[in-house]
Amino acid sequence: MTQSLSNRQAALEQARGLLAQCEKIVCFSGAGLSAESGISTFRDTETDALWSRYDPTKLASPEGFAEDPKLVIDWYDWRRQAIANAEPNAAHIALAGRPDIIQVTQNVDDLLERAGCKAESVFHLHGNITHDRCHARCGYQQKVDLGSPPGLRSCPMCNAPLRPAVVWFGETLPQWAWQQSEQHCRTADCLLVIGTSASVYPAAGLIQLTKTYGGKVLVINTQPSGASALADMELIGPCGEWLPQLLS
Ligand code: BV8
Repeated sequence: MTQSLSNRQAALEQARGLLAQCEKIVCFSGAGLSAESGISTFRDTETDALWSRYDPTKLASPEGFAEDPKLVIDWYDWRRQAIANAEPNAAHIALAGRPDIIQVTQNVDDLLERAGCKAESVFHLHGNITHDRCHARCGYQQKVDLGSPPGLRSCPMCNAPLRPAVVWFGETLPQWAWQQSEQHCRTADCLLVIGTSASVYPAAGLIQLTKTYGGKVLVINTQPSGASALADMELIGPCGEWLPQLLS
């Protein structure tokens, strides 16, 4: 359900007014940010029948990898090819047009960087799909060609399996990205919460952190989410439509 034109305009003006009072703006994003690039989200019902019978939270886990390493790697390589064939959408481009905004993302794709965001202002809380790393954490990691991903293989240094350099359920978040994200969300005047169900922790806890330290929360989502209760303002609809108008 999208708002009628007049109250969309009023909502946009109100949201722009809120941002105008904010010095430091941080963007906390999830899979919905990349949805308009054709990248499946985690919890919307999958359009692609191939994977819709698998539970992503099972596939994105060490247990799932131990149980069927080839299935998990095939799933990631399917996602890698989708990302290679995707383009940054209007939301990524609007965010890249605002280098003052710090990007804290749960997404493992590189669409923010491909839209023009500087790597040093993008913090990937859940790692990235652009690299493989040693599952035994020997330190080996290697950039992969998303368009023709290498498939299941062993670490050339220690012979343990290689797996995408993402954070699986039950795995800890990368320390630097987490510490920097906490610091930025603690000091944010406004947290833009874009395209996330706010259902995965500790990442989703960053929204409450901003609130606790007196920051405002502006949510953009196509539907109510775990962030709605914490929102000072919520814009319902695709972020690819709202963000270009909001950030221009
Ligand atoms: C950890 C990477 C501990 C891989 C992912 C409390 C505290 C700490 C941990 C926990 C806790 N409670 C439970 C836990 C455990 C667990 C957890 O949170 N489980 C959940 C299911 C309850 N957390 C963990 O395991 C984390 N690790 O805590 O370690 C620890 C401590 C010490 C020692 C050892 C361990 C690790 C979590 C990371 C998991 N990895 N992904 C990969 O991507 O393959 S999470 C996965 O979910 C993705 O990263 C995804 O981004 C993330 C969140 O989902 P969303 O991004 O929000 O996507 P979703 O589909 O859910 O929603 C999309 C939204 O977009 C929707 O709302 C939709 O309406 C909206 N939308 C759609 N289209 C649009 C749109 N909005 C706007 N415009 C559109 N066009």
